[in-house]
Amino acid sequence: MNFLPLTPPGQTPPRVLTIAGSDSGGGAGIQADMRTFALLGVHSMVAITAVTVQNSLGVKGFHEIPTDVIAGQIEAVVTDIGVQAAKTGMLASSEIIETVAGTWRDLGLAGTPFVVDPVCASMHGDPLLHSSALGTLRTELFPLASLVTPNLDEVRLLVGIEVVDEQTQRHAAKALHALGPQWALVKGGHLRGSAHSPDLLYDGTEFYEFDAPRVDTGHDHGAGDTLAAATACALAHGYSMPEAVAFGKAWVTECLRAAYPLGAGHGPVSALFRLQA
Ligand code: PXL
Repeated sequence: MNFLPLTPPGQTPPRVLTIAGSDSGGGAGIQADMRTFALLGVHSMVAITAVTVQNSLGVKGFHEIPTDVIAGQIEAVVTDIGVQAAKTGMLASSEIIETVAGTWRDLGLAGTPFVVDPVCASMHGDPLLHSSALGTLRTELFPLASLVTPNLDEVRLLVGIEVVDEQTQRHAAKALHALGPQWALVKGGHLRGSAHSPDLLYDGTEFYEFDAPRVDTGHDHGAGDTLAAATACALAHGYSMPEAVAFGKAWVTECLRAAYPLGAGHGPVSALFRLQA
């Protein structure tokens, strides 16, 4: 695959911010985001929203970071370092979503690429967002997003559509776009019985399809985070949205091929393949 342009040593690379939760097992969340950011050659910045207690077997619980500390992290890095793109992951609660949306607006970041990955649960089904916060995600954060990247479970929760084929995927993309993001990506990775993983991107006018062969691995922890993180990096480099999503898809496909077992449960997708010569 083609990678993103690298910045010469000693020069400041594009700066990308992740607003997300910590995964103590190191597979998903900010750990996955920062691994992708680093291996794509961008500078990583973080605003931690919650600290999860988890390993390869599941999420045992989480602690939410106070909202003033979340807003403070975003403001501190944006006002000093500057940000070429940002992404969100686990946001846990309505209050945290309101804080992130309010801070984004207050800092005048409307023109900055903003990828909203509406994380609702872990791959084990453990909740990472209080169900009462779904409405806040739809009404407060989606209208600010350049791109939203739900998987099929999140599509069902957010717009009540069961995606089973191309037609329902298009229907879902339209319903998500109607909530206000500039672009909606309906990821097909969870489409059952398919040898492919077709993702559908929509901007209110045109559909763009991104297909990849399904990588059959039981180790796909962090796949959604990694796709959104790589897409944000490409946007930080000035790629158009279809180009950035194509790049994110190619990156996560390679990370899925390189996924490894870890602990007694599910292992993570791996960006470490990038270190092979
Ligand atoms: O992959 C979604 C995700 C995001 N953020 C955190 C997570 C997970 C999945 O477990 O733990 C912190």
